[in-house]
Amino acid sequence: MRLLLISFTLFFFAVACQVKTPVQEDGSLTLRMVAQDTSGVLSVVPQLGYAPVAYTDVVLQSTKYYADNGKLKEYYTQTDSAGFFEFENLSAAEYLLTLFKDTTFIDPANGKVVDVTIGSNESIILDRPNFLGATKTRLLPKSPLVINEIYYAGPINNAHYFYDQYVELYNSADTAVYLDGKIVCRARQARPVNIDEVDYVQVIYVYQFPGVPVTGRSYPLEPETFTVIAMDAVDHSAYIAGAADLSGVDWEFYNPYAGDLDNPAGNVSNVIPENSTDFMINVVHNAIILADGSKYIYGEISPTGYQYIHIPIETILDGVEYSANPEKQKELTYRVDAGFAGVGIGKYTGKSTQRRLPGYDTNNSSLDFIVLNHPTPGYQR
Ligand SMILES: [Ca+2]
Ligand SMILES: [Ca+2]
Ligand SMILES: [Ca+2]
Repeated sequence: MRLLLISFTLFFFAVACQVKTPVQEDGSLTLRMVAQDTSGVLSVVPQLGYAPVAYTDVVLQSTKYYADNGKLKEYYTQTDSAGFFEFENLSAAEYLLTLFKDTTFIDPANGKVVDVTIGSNESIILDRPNFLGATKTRLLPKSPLVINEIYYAGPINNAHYFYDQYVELYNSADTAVYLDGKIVCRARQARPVNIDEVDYVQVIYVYQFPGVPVTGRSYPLEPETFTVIAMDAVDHSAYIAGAADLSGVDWEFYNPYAGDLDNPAGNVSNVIPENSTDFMINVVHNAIILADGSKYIYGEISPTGYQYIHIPIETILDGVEYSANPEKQKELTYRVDAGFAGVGIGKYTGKSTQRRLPGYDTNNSSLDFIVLNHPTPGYQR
């Protein structure tokens, strides 16, 4: 009966509004899943036989279809008491499923209450009318220090000027974090490595803050504070009208093997002598990694001469992949970033991409990042 009613309604709609084109993302497929916690943080319910992730928001994002606002289409729901959730009227396509929950956990070792986040982040290929499955949540490594903004597109200009690029970091904790020895890297994928199976990310730049990794306490970033690392910490508007003035930022990328400018800002320095370029990133698609700096390993050399470095995933604090085109092949594993920041940003448009809220991080940049009409070095709005 319900089907008949829907058919009739659709028929009526089609007749009544012939000028309207059907919305491309409407379909007839159903996704039914259960969220089960495998982190040990949530308790197993004996009647169910698993630990349900109950009453938690779930976001399903199309990797292909756009909503009216020009953003990738998103669907929202919530899990029930047993962790079940469903989405209806979907088209056959690939989706990103993201689910996360902030909760507390009593550490059995000392009885202390610890704030933790559990979540899952996965790609779903919806290819049948009734998709049934389970998504398993795990403990999400939550770093208070994240990449908050990446400005890479360059200012509006016809001279291919993009040297006002920068990476902005943010400390969302209520205590200081220490930048000592941390590394900022430009990822680059040497195929045919299976990025979702290996325990490292391939990069071609490794730039390091001064100080001793992990234990150093010389370079604090105060609570709820931004810091900016410029490619070169100068006033770029002196060269191109409208380019960013980065003369006052805290840090700049400095390559001692490249005859790079050494301005008064502190240096985040290249540690790979084989790399003779400044921290230049692609103006449409790249990925940036922030890691604790405790380990980086020399890897393969590409046929074109790039020395690849492997960054162990367990040392990665944050990773963000950006791409103007969201259908590009991923360069970063889903375990680090399931989506793309910067979707729709053309080169030399003066636009930037930043987290929705300072530090907002679900490990899916498609959800976490928005597009800004202009860069915001050292601030959010
Ligand atoms: Ca530089
Ligand atoms: Ca300097
Ligand atoms: Ca900013």
